[in-house]
Amino acid sequence: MSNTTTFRAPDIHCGGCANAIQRALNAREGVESVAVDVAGKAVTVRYAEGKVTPGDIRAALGRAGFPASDASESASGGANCHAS
Ligand SMILES: [Cu+2]
Repeated sequence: MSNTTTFRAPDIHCGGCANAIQRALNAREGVESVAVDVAGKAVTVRYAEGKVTPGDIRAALGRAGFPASDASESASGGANCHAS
């Protein structure tokens, strides 16, 4: 069964950031699809319930350089771009 969670990641600035997030999350087992909204600074992830949790996904985002919260929270993070 699949679940979908949207995370807010204020450090998303451009398509390069989106690509970095796609790479980081698609590498995780259980992640089925990743949609990055650059303008909205949001990441919507569909994942297999039982294989990965929203906390795992949030941790993966943080390791990729994009501290995130789920949509009901606010996140703070440094303003740095990862488009290199
Ligand atoms: Cu960027």
